[in-house]
Amino acid sequence: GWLRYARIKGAHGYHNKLPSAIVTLNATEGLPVYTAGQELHQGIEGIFGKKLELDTGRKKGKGKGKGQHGDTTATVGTVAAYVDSNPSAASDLPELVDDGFYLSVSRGNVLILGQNERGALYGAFHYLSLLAQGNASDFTLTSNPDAPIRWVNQWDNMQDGGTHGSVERGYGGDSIFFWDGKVRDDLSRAGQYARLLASIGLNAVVANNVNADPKILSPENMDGLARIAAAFRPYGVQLGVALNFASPRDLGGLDTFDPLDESVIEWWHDTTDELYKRIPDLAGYLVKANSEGQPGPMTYNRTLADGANLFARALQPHGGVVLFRAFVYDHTSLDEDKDWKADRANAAVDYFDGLDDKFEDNVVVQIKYGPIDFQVREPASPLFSRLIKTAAAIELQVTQEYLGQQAHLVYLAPMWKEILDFDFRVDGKPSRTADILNGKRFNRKLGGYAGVVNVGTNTTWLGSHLAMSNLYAYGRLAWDPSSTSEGLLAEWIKMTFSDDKRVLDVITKLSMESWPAYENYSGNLGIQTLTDILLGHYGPNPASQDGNPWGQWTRADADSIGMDRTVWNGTGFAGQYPPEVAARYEKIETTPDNLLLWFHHVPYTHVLKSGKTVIQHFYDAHYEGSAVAQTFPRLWKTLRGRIDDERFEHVLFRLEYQAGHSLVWRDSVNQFYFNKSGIADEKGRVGNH
Ligand code: GCW
Repeated sequence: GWLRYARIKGAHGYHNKLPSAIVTLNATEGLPVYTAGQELHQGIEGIFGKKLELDTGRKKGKGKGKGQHGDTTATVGTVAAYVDSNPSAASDLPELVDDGFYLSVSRGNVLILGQNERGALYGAFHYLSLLAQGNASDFTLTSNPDAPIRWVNQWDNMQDGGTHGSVERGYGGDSIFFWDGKVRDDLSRAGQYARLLASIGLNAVVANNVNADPKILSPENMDGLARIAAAFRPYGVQLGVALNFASPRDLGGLDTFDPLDESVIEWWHDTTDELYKRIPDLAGYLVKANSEGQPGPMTYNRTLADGANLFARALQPHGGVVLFRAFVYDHTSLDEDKDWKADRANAAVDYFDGLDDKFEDNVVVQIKYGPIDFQVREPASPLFSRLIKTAAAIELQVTQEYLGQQAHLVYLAPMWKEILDFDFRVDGKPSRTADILNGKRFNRKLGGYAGVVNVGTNTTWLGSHLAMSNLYAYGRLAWDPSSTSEGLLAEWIKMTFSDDKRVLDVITKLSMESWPAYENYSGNLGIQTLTDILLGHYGPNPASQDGNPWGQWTRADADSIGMDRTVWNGTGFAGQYPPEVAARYEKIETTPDNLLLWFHHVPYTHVLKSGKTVIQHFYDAHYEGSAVAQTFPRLWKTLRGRIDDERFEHVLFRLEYQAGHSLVWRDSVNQFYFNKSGIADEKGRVGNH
């Protein structure tokens, strides 16, 4: 990843700007401040070839100024430990929130103070990241995370029919956590993963699949989970556990899992206590209920709030939180042919309607960014604007399920930023998604981010070197959503590959062009990624979208296409937004072209704001998108010799594949709509040849 600490050009020239010794304050081996000392030691040696003295025994901070080891010192610890030995410094230190840090660099004297141990480690990683980018100049910085929940979800299965620990929608190999139905003996990769995540400010991982196996809570597996938590702990990463709602019955042997039943409540309290005995710093739970065949409270006619509160109450004595997913829908009852108003996109708001004041304080509703399912373009989920009292987290997908499965380069930060910057105009006031998540807009304490990452045993983590920019950007955006897509890329490229100008320019260009290109060749105008719905979500299959109960419909017929989600004539989804936004999406004239077919059903001959017809836009966009993908291998080849051959070849192979596959996408989709509509391409490329 980006933590190579590779030697930079002119490393020796920096030596007088670097500390000569590292002092950690109140460090305990296995906890983040101790780790911070080790990282600084390892990092500065790697980046500059300078080996520092490391003093981890220090109880008292000397702080800025001369250390006793040499002329300059890097001091790292918590604010409390520092103030303990330098009481007079207290008034000069800035306000920090949980996990925040203060960093000051002055002619080789470095002070890194965290609000907590984790914050100190984040500060050390931040300093190292600047050094790795060749920046050793003097500065002071106060950095606080935008939101407290900065979690990772892994969809790792403990068992997969056979012996494997596979990863659902994972494209980087088997699970690093599970094998043969148990937690792996060797968890060294889990520790490395925590290191990677801590370096970008992520603070918890749910290691098991949200389609959860009840056996995760067997005594043996609880012991295993405790070992995972121990592997994470040096990096300040907490473990979370995904639960199966029916566990009291399927694991506990009760005859019910009704959330209001006394025996069920007791079972969850006991089980939670058992877990916390083994893992006192457990972050909490993640729950998928009543969705895609998973059990939930609605089985007993209880509400989703009854379900969420069951766990929330069991967690309260331990300070844990429950992330309760809003991805609730019934894939068995939707009938496209019979019901013009049926719409899976409505489900989340419908199910959570009326529950806003019913949740316990430690419930966070985890909402996918769009109302359907990680498509190449979706409007921001209206549920963000409907929960006022209940904390919310956004669920983003780093693993590219519908977005090329790491075989296509698709840099996702620009897409995420569109969602995070979206203004819902709740009560006619600015209401950006990011400000709803961080709690500011509705005055809430909890909230934040959950990223489905799905790394595996593959040495590249995600299965592709370039896909790692998405993980990097995810963590950094969760810390600071105002970061720019290009800025994040530049940091990542410099640390991962090189600061060579050409390397920077080429990877930036490829990455920034990749999402628009993918949208153009895989599904534009808000029609969604026209991938195969039933098989694997990979490759083109526009026909598979319709005629099934999964509800990712396009309603394409011989004359017209798109989902009518208006209030006046359609599914009513547009009306789930606050009035200003609802009015905008209700009318074709005010709906942006890129979401036209998400909200409206129109003839193929409908003329867009661009002046083109819908069908001609399809033809052109699919040609344009794939033409951009054709340029990727050519551009990449100009980097030969500027990065190591191994990664050069690995990436080239994928970009060549993507260039080819984009043609398959282009031609299948274009031909499909030509066959449907019978309308020829003005440019004569698509048709009966
Ligand atoms: O995106 C869909 C995926 C499923 C996933 C589900 C969910 C974990 O295809 O693989 O299951 O969503 O998010 O629950």
